Amino acid sequence: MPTITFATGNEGKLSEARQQLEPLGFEIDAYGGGYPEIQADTLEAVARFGLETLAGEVPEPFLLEDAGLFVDALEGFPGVYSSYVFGTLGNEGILSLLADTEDPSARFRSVIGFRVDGEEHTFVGEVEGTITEQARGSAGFGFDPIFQPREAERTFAEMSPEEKIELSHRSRALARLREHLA
Ligand code: ITT
Repeated sequence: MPTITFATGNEGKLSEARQQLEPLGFEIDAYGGGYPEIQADTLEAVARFGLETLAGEVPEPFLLEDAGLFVDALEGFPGVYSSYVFGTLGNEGILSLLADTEDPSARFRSVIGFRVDGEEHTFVGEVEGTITEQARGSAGFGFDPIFQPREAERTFAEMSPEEKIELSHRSRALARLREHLA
């Protein structure tokens, strides 16, 4: 079975990638050694920098992912700072920032960086939705309890893993990777 290494310290991301790629015959190994997330304006730049940093250190083919939640009323915040903001403000912090907002539109974006045979590729996935008034649900991870995709009436944290895979930014980016592998 072909093996792909996923460089991530986030168990939620790892299990979603496994759930999506293993049924297709790929084994996903985890590399938890981490890499510096440079301060950059875009997820793409962070992913590209990660690929270059890990080249030679992590067996190829390998992938990494930089993801983020972009809230329109906050001009795209937390965006590239999502990991830090989740760890500091958390879901309640985002809800307070939006307490007086009429437009709760937001999107999740995922940029997967993939390196094989010395070549680097990026694959993007997005899902549009809204930030809910209150956190709902306990599945998933991160901002899942406060994000409701446009196509759904439940938050990601109220969905089964299979339902989240139908809609998520990560699974859309992984689908592009899969097309590339095919
Ligand atoms: P890595 O080791 O893979 O970098 P990380 O958690 O630092 O793990 P990111 O920099 O991509 O990953 O962080 C983006 C943050 O955005 C992440 O920590 C979550 O809080 C949030 N996030 C990303 N994807 C999410 C999803 O599918 N559902 C909920 N929150 C998500």
